[in-house]
Amino acid sequence: MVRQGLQACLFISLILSQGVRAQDKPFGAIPSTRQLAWHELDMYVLVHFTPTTFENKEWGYGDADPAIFNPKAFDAGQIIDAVKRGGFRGLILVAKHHDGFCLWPTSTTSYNISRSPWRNGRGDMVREFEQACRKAGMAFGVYCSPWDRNNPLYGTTEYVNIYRRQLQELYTNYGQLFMSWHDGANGGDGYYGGRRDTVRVDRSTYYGWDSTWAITRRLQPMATIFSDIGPDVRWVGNEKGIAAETSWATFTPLPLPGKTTVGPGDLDERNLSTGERFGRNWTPAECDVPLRPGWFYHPEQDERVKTPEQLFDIYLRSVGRGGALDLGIAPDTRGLLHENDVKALQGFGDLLRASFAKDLATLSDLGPVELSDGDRYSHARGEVFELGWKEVMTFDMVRLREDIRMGQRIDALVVEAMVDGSWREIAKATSIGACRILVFPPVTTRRLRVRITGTAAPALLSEIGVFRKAGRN
Ligand code: FUL
Repeated sequence: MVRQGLQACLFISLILSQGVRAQDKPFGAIPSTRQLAWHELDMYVLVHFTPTTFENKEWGYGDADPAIFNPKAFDAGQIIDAVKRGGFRGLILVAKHHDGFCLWPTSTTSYNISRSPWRNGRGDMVREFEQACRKAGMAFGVYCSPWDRNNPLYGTTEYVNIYRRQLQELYTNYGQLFMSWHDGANGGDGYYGGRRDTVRVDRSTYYGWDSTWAITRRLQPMATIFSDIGPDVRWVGNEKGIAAETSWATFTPLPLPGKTTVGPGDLDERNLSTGERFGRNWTPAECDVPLRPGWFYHPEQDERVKTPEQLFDIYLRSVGRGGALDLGIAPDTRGLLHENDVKALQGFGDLLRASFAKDLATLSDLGPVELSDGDRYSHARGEVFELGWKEVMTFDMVRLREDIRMGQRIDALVVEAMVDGSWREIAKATSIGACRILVFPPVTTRRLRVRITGTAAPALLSEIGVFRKAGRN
């Protein structure tokens, strides 16, 4: 009897799961496994630290003497500890910036760390950062600038091979990378081995990006490739860390007028911030912004570090709009993060934790469990989702997520609260994707509902989170 019952249950659940599968087909462009892992990171940092730091410049010309790079108190652990307290889950190291100086003992150029007095010329800064990241449980990635203002061969085919070999070294010697970051600033004036020249390249074709990125795929299959155009993660089109209010993860890169090709630094930037509804590729936005005004450390900017409140606002307009926040941090000439930066990161992390620790939706006795189980991929199907509480709740933020494995399906939605016996609109939005945080003046209510008002396929919502920002009256 029991056995028959069990069999019947099994049969019914099989029909149900098959039914769900047949009914809910992925819609449009969908994320790859490596992109899903990237979405889950939400926030990471980008570290700029080369001889340029010691010159107090933003762009090294490529002529700095390697002897100036001597951060006597360098401690990757101090930097990563501060980053972790800020709530960041990954770190990208600028292993080579435009000045061409390699922070690892590369075989591709003598302009590298082995020529600096740091660790008596036997150091490997990429390794030190990588190991400190692994120890702290943080993801690690690299930025190797395609533009090289030191290399005499820049502009020739030989240089492209050198650049590819640099990537190969980085891809093979430092474990699994979560991202390979490729910059759009390419070509211009520089030292170029003493020629002090201007070298212009066709940014779309010179690097042979398809072949270069094939190396990334072969050696680091889980690394997302970032550039202005993607393919995995696109630039948001500004260095303020802010995505457009409606920012689709789907995107089709636009060539400049009169051109047919696109490449990093060579595209029409019009749709970078917004993405495109029904865009060809799943290429969500990375919102990059430095913690200070510049990407590199400058002592005169010590008092201009962004405050925790400013960072929180940026978080809402980047992560809260379906993108990721990539925050630039800059060690000083000691090789440490300045005390003001450490304080700002700690304050930001505290603010985030205090604001998002308590999800009031988990106290609701209405609504599907899939919406507040903390699983980004369990979902509920429907058009109207309601939460209810025995006691009144006061909140000012709602976080929504779609099950993005199934594509970005929802066009628009309205959030309503029951106030004085009727539903009152408190927020609305177009686009959800991986994460959408809606902010509004505090509302006190016992009932909340989310109404999907436009959808391109059955809506599969995976989260409704309800929060109150810490420190707000
Ligand atoms: C830009 C570069 O030119 C800046 O120096 C910095 O590295 C930033 C993150 O990307 O395009």
